[in-house]
Amino acid sequence: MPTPIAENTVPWPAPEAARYRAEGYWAGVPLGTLLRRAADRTPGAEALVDAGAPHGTRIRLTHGELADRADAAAVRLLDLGLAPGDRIVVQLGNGWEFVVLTLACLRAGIVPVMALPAHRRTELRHLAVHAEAVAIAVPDRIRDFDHQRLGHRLADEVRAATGAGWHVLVAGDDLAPGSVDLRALCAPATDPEGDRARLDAHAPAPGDVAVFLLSGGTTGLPKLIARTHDDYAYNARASAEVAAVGPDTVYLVGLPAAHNFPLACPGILGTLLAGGRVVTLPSPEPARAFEVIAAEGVTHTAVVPAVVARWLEHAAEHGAGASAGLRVLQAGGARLADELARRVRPVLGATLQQVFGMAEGLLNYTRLDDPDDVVCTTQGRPLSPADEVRLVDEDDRDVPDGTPGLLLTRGPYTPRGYYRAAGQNAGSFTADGWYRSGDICRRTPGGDLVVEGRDKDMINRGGEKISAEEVENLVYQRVPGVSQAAAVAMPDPVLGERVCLYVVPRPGATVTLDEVRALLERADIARFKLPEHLVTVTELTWTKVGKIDKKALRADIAARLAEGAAP
Ligand code: OOB
Repeated sequence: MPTPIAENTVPWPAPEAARYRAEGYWAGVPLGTLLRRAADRTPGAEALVDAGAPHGTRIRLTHGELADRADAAAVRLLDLGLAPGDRIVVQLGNGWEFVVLTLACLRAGIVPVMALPAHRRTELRHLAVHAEAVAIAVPDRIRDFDHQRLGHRLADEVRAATGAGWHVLVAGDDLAPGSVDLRALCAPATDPEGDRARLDAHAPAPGDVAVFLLSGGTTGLPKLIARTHDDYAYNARASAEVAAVGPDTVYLVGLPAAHNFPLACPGILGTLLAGGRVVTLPSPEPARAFEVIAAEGVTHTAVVPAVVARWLEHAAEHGAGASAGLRVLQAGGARLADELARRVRPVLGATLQQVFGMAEGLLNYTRLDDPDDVVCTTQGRPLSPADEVRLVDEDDRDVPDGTPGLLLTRGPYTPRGYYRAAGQNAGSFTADGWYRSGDICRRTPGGDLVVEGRDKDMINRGGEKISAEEVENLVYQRVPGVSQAAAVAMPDPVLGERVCLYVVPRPGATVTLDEVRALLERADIARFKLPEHLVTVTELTWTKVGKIDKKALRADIAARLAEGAAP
């Protein structure tokens, strides 16, 4: 039996929880019920379009159909033997099955662990073990990768280790023996009223965990962030408001749907709660995205800065006519250059909304009626009047406005600790519950935040976060010729940053980038974590307190690149 989730979470202190309830931030209604009620308001309106398929063949569901399918899938999961509180690792591409399964989990109180399609055996096994999951949901394949086989391999490993029953749910046409057919599980309801009654009678409590998000990661493997029904519903609802998402919104999901940004900021959940329509697309590649924006009348979408750059380029070459209906382009996940920001309205015709958020909670948005200068040069201000933000120096003393400081935060949708990580929580949260984001920000006189840098050992590759420690650990485990290793961010014109690896080889050894990549690939990890540049040195740079001086190494690689030693 998996450990009850509550045993490993850090609850909000009672006085804060009472305040968040009293002031209406927490609605006291589980997210699945809120979504069901929203669907009941406009059952005939279109809710979901899977634009991964060619135009005439796209799956389209109304709010009523989507909610009924989610209810039916929830009941089928329970009939399969899953229980409320059980965890399921979800690794699905952007498509209708992701949405139905996620809503089904929310209705049944089964908790999805939001893995990325890019994750491989090492990450998935870690998530499965750490969350004590009882199932995994995968596509049969994405491009040439066999996710189904990986799912079964993982199931075999977990069964052997724990003796527990384990389910592999597969979305696809090509099902292996032993796979549960996820499309059948998400098929239309046969007894919608019966399903609904059964689920309403056993709805999760609003304070229960609704989803597990993955931390951007500064430690070995991703930490889990337990987001409750109350907090995540507020996150999605308030985000919908600040992005002007309503019943006439058509929201395009192009980033991996498992990320907090496209999932709930306002993303899929915020759009559905507001009665709008969600359109899924496997990737934000501009040619397809523009086609779909035009064909489906997309009004809102969320992208990372690297995608903003590609869209601007594409529009400059091919004209922006196709994106004409786009009203709001949200950009976040990494710092958007002011120059790119300024081109969004003239080139794409959409209002830019900068989003500086984190899976741990706090979201900052520029407001849609902010002056251009604020929209183009800041990352916005906190979403909620109840968000608390401090900018502090290294001794946790507040810095004056205008001075860069480390961002600490608490609030109604920022949990007080990672899941099952007491040791790490001591470093990542202060004694009185402030989350240490590791971001260095400055506050403008207008109260907006500007992200100036960070004080955390992470590489932000086009919005995908990579833990330097994880890469270094793998290098030490896998690359015999390495005596010392340091992974640092190197500046990149397209992705913002990429992974650069500094190595000190063992005496007599030579280490090459190709060798490192080949050896790390065997570790079965997401490919975006592989180093893309290698610098061999005779010694690393150290700080006075005996830590590797990453700041100096980052400056070193930036200088080398500027001198033309481009990778
Ligand atoms: C989003 O969430 P995560 O958890 O993948 O990464 C959070 C980190 C932040 O701590 C910060 O370092 C960086 O990503 N970041 C930004 C940024 N947005 C996120 N840095 C500079 N400018 C921005 N606009 O990335 C995320 C979650 C929800 C909404 C949007 C992004």
